[in-house]
Amino acid sequence: MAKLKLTYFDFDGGRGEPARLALHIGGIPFEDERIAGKDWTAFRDKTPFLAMPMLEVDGRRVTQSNSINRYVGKLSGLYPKDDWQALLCDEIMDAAEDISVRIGNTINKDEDAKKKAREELVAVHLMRYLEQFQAKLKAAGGDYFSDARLTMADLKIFMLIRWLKSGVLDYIPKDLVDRVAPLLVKHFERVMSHAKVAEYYARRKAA
Ligand SMILES: N[C@@H](CCC(=O)N[C@@H](CS)C(=O)NCC(=O)O)C(=O)O
Repeated sequence: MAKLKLTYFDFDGGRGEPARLALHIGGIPFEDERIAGKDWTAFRDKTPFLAMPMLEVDGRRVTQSNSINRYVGKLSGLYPKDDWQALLCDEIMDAAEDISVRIGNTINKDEDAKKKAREELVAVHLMRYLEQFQAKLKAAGGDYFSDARLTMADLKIFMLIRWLKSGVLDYIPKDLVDRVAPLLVKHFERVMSHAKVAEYYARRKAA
Protein backbone atom coordinates (compact mmCIF):
# COMPACT_ATOMS: atom_id res chain seq x y z
CA MET A 1 0.00 0.00 0.00
CA ALA A 2 1.16 3.55 -0.73
CA LYS A 3 2.73 5.55 2.10
CA LEU A 4 0.33 8.36 3.05
CA LYS A 5 0.89 11.65 4.83
CA LEU A 6 -2.05 13.99 5.40
CA THR A 7 -1.21 17.57 6.34
CA TYR A 8 -3.77 19.94 7.80
CA PHE A 9 -4.32 22.42 10.62
CA ASP A 10 -4.17 21.18 14.17
CA PHE A 11 -7.84 21.30 15.04
CA ASP A 12 -10.65 18.76 14.87
CA GLY A 13 -12.63 20.13 11.95
CA GLY A 14 -12.41 21.91 8.64
CA ARG A 15 -11.55 20.68 5.17
CA GLY A 16 -8.96 18.15 6.26
CA GLU A 17 -10.97 16.39 8.93
CA PRO A 18 -13.19 14.14 6.74
CA ALA A 19 -10.07 12.56 5.23
CA ARG A 20 -8.49 12.05 8.66
CA LEU A 21 -11.69 10.44 9.90
CA ALA A 22 -12.02 8.26 6.80
CA LEU A 23 -8.47 6.93 7.12
CA HIS A 24 -9.13 6.18 10.79
CA ILE A 25 -12.46 4.46 10.02
CA GLY A 26 -10.86 2.40 7.25
CA GLY A 27 -7.88 1.44 9.41
CA ILE A 28 -5.50 2.87 6.79
CA PRO A 29 -2.09 3.79 8.24
CA PHE A 30 -1.06 7.39 7.55
CA GLU A 31 1.16 10.10 8.96
CA ASP A 32 -1.13 12.69 10.53
CA GLU A 33 0.83 15.92 10.16
CA ARG A 34 -0.82 18.81 12.00
CA ILE A 35 0.27 22.40 11.49
CA ALA A 36 -0.29 24.82 14.37
CA GLY A 37 -1.89 28.13 13.40
CA LYS A 38 1.22 30.01 14.57
CA ASP A 39 3.39 28.02 12.15
CA TRP A 40 1.13 28.48 9.13
CA THR A 41 2.77 31.58 7.64
CA ALA A 42 6.15 29.86 7.56
CA PHE A 43 4.67 26.59 6.28
CA ARG A 44 2.38 28.11 3.63
CA ASP A 45 5.05 28.34 0.95
CA LYS A 46 5.68 24.60 1.20
CA THR A 47 2.17 23.91 -0.11
CA PRO A 48 1.49 23.98 -3.87
CA PHE A 49 -1.50 26.33 -3.70
CA LEU A 50 -0.75 28.11 -0.40
CA ALA A 51 -3.50 26.13 1.31
CA MET A 52 -4.26 22.84 3.05
CA PRO A 53 -5.23 20.00 3.24
CA MET A 54 -2.40 18.35 1.39
CA LEU A 55 -1.90 14.61 0.88
CA GLU A 56 1.39 12.95 0.09
CA VAL A 57 1.15 9.58 -1.63
CA ASP A 58 4.59 7.94 -1.71
CA GLY A 59 6.10 11.43 -1.51
CA ARG A 60 3.94 12.94 -4.28
CA ARG A 61 1.89 15.89 -3.14
CA VAL A 62 -1.74 16.47 -4.04
CA THR A 63 -4.25 19.02 -2.83
CA GLN A 64 -7.98 19.83 -2.94
CA SER A 65 -10.10 18.52 -0.11
CA ASN A 66 -12.79 16.80 -2.14
CA SER A 67 -10.28 15.15 -4.48
CA ILE A 68 -8.46 13.88 -1.41
CA ASN A 69 -11.81 12.80 0.08
CA ARG A 70 -12.63 10.72 -2.98
CA TYR A 71 -9.20 9.09 -2.97
CA VAL A 72 -9.14 8.22 0.73
CA GLY A 73 -12.83 7.30 0.52
CA LYS A 74 -11.94 4.66 -2.06
CA LEU A 75 -9.07 3.37 0.10
CA SER A 76 -11.28 3.27 3.19
CA GLY A 77 -14.39 1.77 1.59
CA LEU A 78 -16.31 5.01 2.15
CA TYR A 79 -16.89 6.01 -1.46
CA PRO A 80 -19.65 4.39 -3.55
CA LYS A 81 -18.63 2.02 -6.32
CA ASP A 82 -21.92 2.58 -8.15
CA ASP A 83 -21.63 5.59 -10.51
CA TRP A 84 -25.01 7.08 -9.60
CA GLN A 85 -24.37 6.77 -5.88
CA ALA A 86 -20.90 8.26 -6.40
CA LEU A 87 -22.49 11.22 -8.17
CA LEU A 88 -24.85 11.76 -5.22
CA CYS A 89 -21.89 11.57 -2.86
CA ASP A 90 -19.90 14.09 -4.97
CA GLU A 91 -22.82 16.49 -5.24
CA ILE A 92 -23.15 16.70 -1.47
CA MET A 93 -19.41 17.12 -0.92
CA ASP A 94 -19.18 19.89 -3.52
CA ALA A 95 -22.27 21.71 -2.23
CA ALA A 96 -20.88 21.51 1.31
CA GLU A 97 -17.65 22.98 -0.05
CA ASP A 98 -19.53 25.84 -1.76
CA ILE A 99 -21.37 26.89 1.39
CA SER A 100 -18.19 26.51 3.47
CA VAL A 101 -16.42 28.91 1.09
CA ARG A 102 -19.26 31.42 1.52
CA ILE A 103 -19.00 31.16 5.30
CA GLY A 104 -15.21 31.34 5.13
CA ASN A 105 -15.41 34.56 3.10
CA THR A 106 -17.04 36.30 6.08
CA ILE A 107 -14.39 35.39 8.62
CA ASN A 108 -11.92 38.22 8.10
CA LYS A 109 -14.47 41.02 7.72
CA ASP A 110 -14.67 43.77 10.31
CA GLU A 111 -17.48 43.40 12.83
CA ASP A 112 -20.20 45.44 11.08
CA ALA A 113 -19.50 43.96 7.66
CA LYS A 114 -19.37 40.46 9.19
CA LYS A 115 -22.76 40.93 10.86
CA LYS A 116 -24.34 42.11 7.60
CA ALA A 117 -22.73 39.39 5.49
CA ARG A 118 -23.65 36.61 7.91
CA GLU A 119 -27.22 37.76 8.38
CA GLU A 120 -27.63 37.78 4.60
CA LEU A 121 -25.95 34.41 4.37
CA VAL A 122 -28.36 32.94 6.93
CA ALA A 123 -31.40 34.42 5.19
CA VAL A 124 -30.50 33.31 1.69
CA HIS A 125 -27.82 30.70 1.12
CA LEU A 126 -27.70 28.90 4.44
CA MET A 127 -31.47 28.45 4.59
CA ARG A 128 -31.47 27.12 1.05
CA TYR A 129 -28.48 24.82 1.52
CA LEU A 130 -29.78 23.37 4.78
CA GLU A 131 -33.23 22.77 3.30
CA GLN A 132 -31.73 21.16 0.22
CA PHE A 133 -29.32 18.99 2.20
CA GLN A 134 -32.25 17.82 4.30
CA ALA A 135 -34.37 17.13 1.20
CA LYS A 136 -31.54 15.20 -0.41
CA LEU A 137 -30.97 13.19 2.76
CA LYS A 138 -34.68 12.31 2.82
CA ALA A 139 -34.63 11.37 -0.87
CA ALA A 140 -31.67 9.06 -0.21
CA GLY A 141 -33.65 7.20 2.48
CA GLY A 142 -33.16 9.49 5.48
CA ASP A 143 -30.12 7.98 7.16
CA TYR A 144 -27.17 8.60 4.82
CA PHE A 145 -26.59 10.77 1.75
CA SER A 146 -25.64 8.01 -0.68
CA ASP A 147 -25.26 4.26 -0.99
CA ALA A 148 -27.51 3.68 2.08
CA ARG A 149 -24.43 3.66 4.31
CA LEU A 150 -21.76 5.96 5.69
CA THR A 151 -19.75 7.60 2.90
CA MET A 152 -17.49 10.62 2.50
CA ALA A 153 -20.57 12.79 1.90
CA ASP A 154 -21.73 12.06 5.44
CA LEU A 155 -18.33 12.95 6.89
CA LYS A 156 -18.22 16.21 4.94
CA ILE A 157 -21.73 17.25 6.08
CA PHE A 158 -20.91 16.12 9.61
CA MET A 159 -18.06 18.65 9.77
CA LEU A 160 -20.22 21.43 8.33
CA ILE A 161 -23.07 20.85 10.78
CA ARG A 162 -20.64 20.63 13.68
CA TRP A 163 -19.20 24.00 12.64
CA LEU A 164 -22.65 25.60 12.35
CA LYS A 165 -23.79 24.20 15.70
CA SER A 166 -20.59 25.05 17.55
CA GLY A 167 -21.48 28.67 18.23
CA VAL A 168 -18.11 29.96 16.98
CA LEU A 169 -19.74 31.74 14.03
CA ASP A 170 -21.14 35.00 15.40
CA TYR A 171 -24.44 36.09 13.80
CA ILE A 172 -25.15 32.55 12.61
CA PRO A 173 -27.53 31.27 15.31
CA LYS A 174 -26.22 27.99 16.65
CA ASP A 175 -29.75 26.55 16.68
CA LEU A 176 -30.25 27.38 12.99
CA VAL A 177 -29.78 23.78 11.86
CA ASP A 178 -32.14 22.50 14.58
CA ARG A 179 -34.82 24.94 13.42
CA VAL A 180 -34.38 24.62 9.66
CA ALA A 181 -33.24 21.05 9.11
CA PRO A 182 -33.76 18.79 12.15
CA LEU A 183 -32.99 15.68 10.09
CA LEU A 184 -29.47 17.02 9.63
CA VAL A 185 -29.11 17.15 13.40
CA LYS A 186 -30.22 13.51 13.61
CA HIS A 187 -27.76 12.73 10.84
CA PHE A 188 -25.01 14.55 12.76
CA GLU A 189 -25.79 12.45 15.85
CA ARG A 190 -25.85 9.27 13.75
CA VAL A 191 -22.36 9.97 12.40
CA MET A 192 -21.05 11.07 15.80
CA SER A 193 -22.23 7.79 17.35
CA HIS A 194 -20.63 5.64 14.64
CA ALA A 195 -18.30 3.38 16.67
CA LYS A 196 -15.11 4.46 14.90
CA VAL A 197 -16.02 8.17 14.91
CA ALA A 198 -16.91 8.08 18.62
CA GLU A 199 -13.68 6.23 19.38
CA TYR A 200 -11.64 8.74 17.33
CA TYR A 201 -12.99 11.75 19.21
CA ALA A 202 -12.74 10.02 22.60
CA ARG A 203 -9.06 9.41 21.81
CA ARG A 204 -8.57 13.01 20.64
CA LYS A 205 -10.19 14.32 23.81
CA ALA A 206 -7.96 12.17 25.99
CA ALA A 207 -4.77 13.21 24.13
N1 LIG B 1 -9.99 24.37 -2.71
C1 LIG B 1 -9.15 24.04 -1.59
C2 LIG B 1 -9.25 25.16 -0.56
C3 LIG B 1 -8.22 24.98 0.53
C4 LIG B 1 -8.28 26.07 1.60
O1 LIG B 1 -8.71 27.20 1.36
N2 LIG B 1 -7.82 25.69 2.79
C5 LIG B 1 -7.81 26.61 3.91
C6 LIG B 1 -8.01 25.84 5.20
S1 LIG B 1 -9.54 25.01 5.29
C7 LIG B 1 -6.44 27.25 4.03
O2 LIG B 1 -5.43 26.61 3.81
N3 LIG B 1 -6.43 28.50 4.47
C8 LIG B 1 -5.22 29.21 4.82
C9 LIG B 1 -4.92 30.35 3.93
O3 LIG B 1 -5.63 30.54 2.92
O4 LIG B 1 -3.98 31.08 4.25
C10 LIG B 1 -9.56 22.69 -0.99
O5 LIG B 1 -10.74 22.32 -1.11
O6 LIG B 1 -8.72 22.00 -0.42
